[in-house]
Amino acid sequence: MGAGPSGLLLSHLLAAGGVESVVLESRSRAHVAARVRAGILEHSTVELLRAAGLDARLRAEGAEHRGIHLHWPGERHHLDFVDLVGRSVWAYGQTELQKDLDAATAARGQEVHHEVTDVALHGLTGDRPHVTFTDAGGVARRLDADVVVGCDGAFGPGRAAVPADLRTTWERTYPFAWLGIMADVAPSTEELIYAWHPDGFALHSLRSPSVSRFYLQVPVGTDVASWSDDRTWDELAERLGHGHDGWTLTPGPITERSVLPMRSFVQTPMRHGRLFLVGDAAHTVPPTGAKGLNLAVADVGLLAPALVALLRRGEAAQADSYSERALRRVWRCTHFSWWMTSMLHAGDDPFDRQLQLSQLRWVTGSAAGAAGLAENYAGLPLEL
Ligand code: FAS
Ligand code: PHB
Repeated sequence: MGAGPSGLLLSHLLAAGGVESVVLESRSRAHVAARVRAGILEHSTVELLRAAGLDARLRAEGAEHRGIHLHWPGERHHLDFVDLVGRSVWAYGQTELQKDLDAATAARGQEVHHEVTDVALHGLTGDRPHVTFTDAGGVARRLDADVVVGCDGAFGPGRAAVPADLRTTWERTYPFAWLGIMADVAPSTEELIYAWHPDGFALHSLRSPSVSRFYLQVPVGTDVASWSDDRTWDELAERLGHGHDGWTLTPGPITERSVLPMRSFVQTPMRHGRLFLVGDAAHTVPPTGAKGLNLAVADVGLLAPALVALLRRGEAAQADSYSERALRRVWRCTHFSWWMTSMLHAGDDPFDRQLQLSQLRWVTGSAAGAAGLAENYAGLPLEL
């Protein structure tokens, strides 16, 4: 269930392992393709895409980054991940990855049903689960399967299919949101700038040599309409350090604005009988650590070989340990995303602000501190 990045990548890897699948998606292909989300692929994600033969356009059109900049008023420091942990990251929008996955799905003749409704899961604790749904033509359908995988994100039926008395959830909501901005303007920086500022966090990311992506910390419930172009660019310039050491921020036409909630969420276990959960169906992280998409890919990287072993060779060990192994990385990335979010988002408490600035000085001034951030941001192995 789900034709987002985890659903399409999983069906691709299963097909490569000789396992047939059917993908069900509640939205149209165009809607899924147009959703603006993640922008950074970590090392293990890029390696998995390379092994799957899905990295051609990424390497041709993406941008390999050695690291990031951390900025706060009067200070800017570059963390070089390649020097620190021997790993780089790639700037490549999730919309581009979705296009690549869509193309591979079509080329393979993969069965995908878009715009389905009334998806319901049955018999998950037996040997022959099945899924019922209404297809785009309004016809009631039934799919009998060996396993059902919830790649259906934070709002799909997958996570709720685990009985309440068998599931545990952890959740933290943050007292701020992100205003996401896409602009048709060349990036003013080669690599991402994460900025702490007393007015709030700002991030300068990018999508291509002519398209930039920005985020601003805003109050929960912010109305996008309250952010004019001028106010947006003034605030980005202030928080990102326009004028610092001669650096300037170049404004341009804003083409997309959206307010993103900030939340940490984990549901365990990531398996219930013949149901397996992947990606945002099981966990959500605040995007400060650029982990959401990468964590979904890591789940797929663990589950695909487990299902091939189970369904092609009758070997259940990897499937039986999937949830426990995936959750090790989920909690590591959940912690890192919380840690980056807590370090970079100024609140009103002066004591907290001093702690944040001290942490920023340590992370940029200590090789050990810098390596810790670099390892989590760029270099976590697929399995911890
Ligand atoms: P997805 O949510 O991408 O895909 C799930 C799919 O299941 C969707 O297409 C949905 O339509 C479908 N579905 C839902 N219910 C269904 C049903 N009943 N039947 C069939 N299909 C159903 N991550 C970052 O790293 N950086 C970012 O900047 C960032 N920004 C984000 C902004 C937003 C607004 C959101 C929501 C997420 C953002 N993320 C970001 C995280 C995001 O990239 C996710 O981690 C990533 O999309 C996870 O992929 P999937 O697990 O495939 O889930
Ligand atoms: C993005 O480019 O959308 C992006 C990059 C890094 C983040 C979050 C979002 O931490």
